[in-house]
Amino acid sequence: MQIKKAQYLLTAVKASQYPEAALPAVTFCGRSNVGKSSLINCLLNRRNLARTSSQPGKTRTINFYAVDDRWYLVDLPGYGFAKVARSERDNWRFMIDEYMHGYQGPNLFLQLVDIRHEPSALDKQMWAWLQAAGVNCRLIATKADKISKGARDRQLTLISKTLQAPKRDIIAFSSINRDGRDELLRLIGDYLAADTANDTADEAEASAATELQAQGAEV
Ligand SMILES: Nc1nc2c(ncn2[C@@H]2O[C@H](COP(=O)(O)OP(=O)(O)OP(=O)(O)O)[C@@H](O)[C@H]2O)c(=O)[nH]1
Ligand SMILES: [Mg+2]
Repeated sequence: MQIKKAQYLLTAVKASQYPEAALPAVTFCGRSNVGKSSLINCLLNRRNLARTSSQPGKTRTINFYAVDDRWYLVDLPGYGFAKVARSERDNWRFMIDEYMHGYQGPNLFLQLVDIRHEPSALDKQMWAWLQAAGVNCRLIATKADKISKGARDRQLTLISKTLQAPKRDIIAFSSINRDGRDELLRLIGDYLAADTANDTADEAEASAATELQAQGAEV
């Protein structure tokens, strides 16, 4: 899959502010500093797209980017800030929960974890939360350039065990040398193709029903 056009679309803190067209979304989450902005910029081939729209004040919001007029890349605010007031954490939880359950279009959640470390308690909670919500989700292990190939394999095993996710499904990614970028693009491309196939199947079903109705059949 190739990405030709990406632009910042809007910022939301509640469901009424989500874009009107519920296009398929690919949503990135992870703790602060895990490499989310770097990954998004690397994926979209832009130097500073992710950072530009997350200036202070906007960092606690859900940011939508429109990609190729076909899907949204969604950047969720990071978790794990050391000094965040309880009320702010509660707001964050409410906002993410509403998004997880309230976004009307198809959604693929990508949770980022640092490949060098065992997933933290917060990483585990986030992953468990995604599982409990029953959303489509996958893991990406960031900063893969920081460790050797051997260590990479060991760390992927550790992440897989800790989060109980199949190791082959975890993409090791580096924004520095672009490792994993093709794999991630393929994952997103397959997800979007499956969505199109569903639409086509729905349309075929609807037109078959219309045809039957026209023939006086009960559907
Ligand atoms: N070596 C290496 N460094 C990375 C990589 N990705 C991000 N970094 C560095 O990690 C730091 C954090 O990266 P960001 O992309 O800003 O992380 P973030 O998750 O968006 O952080 P917040 O927006 O502050 O929550 C920066 O210093 C990046 O240069 C990577 O793949 N390899
Ligand atoms: Mg960021």
